[in-house]
Amino acid sequence: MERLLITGAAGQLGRVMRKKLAPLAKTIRLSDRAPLDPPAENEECTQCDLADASAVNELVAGCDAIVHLGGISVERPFSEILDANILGLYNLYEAARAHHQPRILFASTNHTIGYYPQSERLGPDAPYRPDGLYGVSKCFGEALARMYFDKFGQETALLRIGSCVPEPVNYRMLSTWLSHDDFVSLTEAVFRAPVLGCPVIWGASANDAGWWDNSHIGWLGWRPKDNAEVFRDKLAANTPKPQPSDSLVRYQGGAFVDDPIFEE
Ligand code: NAI
Ligand code: 15L
Repeated sequence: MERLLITGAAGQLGRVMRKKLAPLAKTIRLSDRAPLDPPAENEECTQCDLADASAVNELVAGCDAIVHLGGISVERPFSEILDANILGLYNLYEAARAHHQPRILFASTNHTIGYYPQSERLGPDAPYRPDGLYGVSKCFGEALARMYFDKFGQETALLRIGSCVPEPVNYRMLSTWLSHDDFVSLTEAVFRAPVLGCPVIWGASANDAGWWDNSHIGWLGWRPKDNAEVFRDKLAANTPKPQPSDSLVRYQGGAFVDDPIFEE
């Protein structure tokens, strides 16, 4: 690829992927509303808010792929979610439509289905059960992406990330963990595929305790290599076992179901 745009590049995942995705393109364009570290030789940095339509339009110009990590990533007051995850998504897709429809990997979340009990195994067609306004905003993002695919042919990977962190830090993450390396191999597969469409992809490693069925995307050739199980003993040694009534071990969205609707 000539130029890959990574939004949310100052965030937890963006800071890691800035380096790990560098081999995918000659130039990596990085963006966030927060300050970014100075650009390396192969990088371009643009500080802008996703709610600013003309800034997003300029940001997307000249890019042939987008990893969209930018946005509110936890439960927050609705006005913040509205700007970043609703208006921001619309601005991104309109910019993509204006600039040759670069393929998009959209960082959606397991919180689109967070109210399912952990006893259920889910495929890509399970009805939404978001566990908060954050989850609802990602349902909107998925629906928006799907509409731009049906109407205009815009391709997007709807990546419902579980927990993309260095290692699982609670019992739930033994099921939801997505290793950084598996995120990278998935991103490569998404941009390598001759035809992508607009599939839902569960963003989890090959966890023995996993809940989500990715058999519908066998054609993508993504084979996650990591397995959260290797951390179980370490976790058990350092973490008290939650009570069965604890949301952390009841719901797929874990403690997010306990979040209130935050006041403005
Ligand atoms: P993060 O909160 O650390 O990073 C998000 C970045 O987006 C931040 O640097 C923030 O400044 C930026 N941002 C927020 N609002 C913005 C706006 N209006 N305009 C421009 N930039 C804005 O989140 P993290 O963990 O890096 O996650 C990245 C993406 O992946 C998020 O979209 C999140 O919803 C999604 N995700 C992440 C998971 C994880 O385990 N890390 C799990 C599921 C989804
Ligand atoms: C998410 O959507 C959040 O962005 C991230 O911070 C994690 O909490 C993750 O889900 C999770 O469910 O573990």
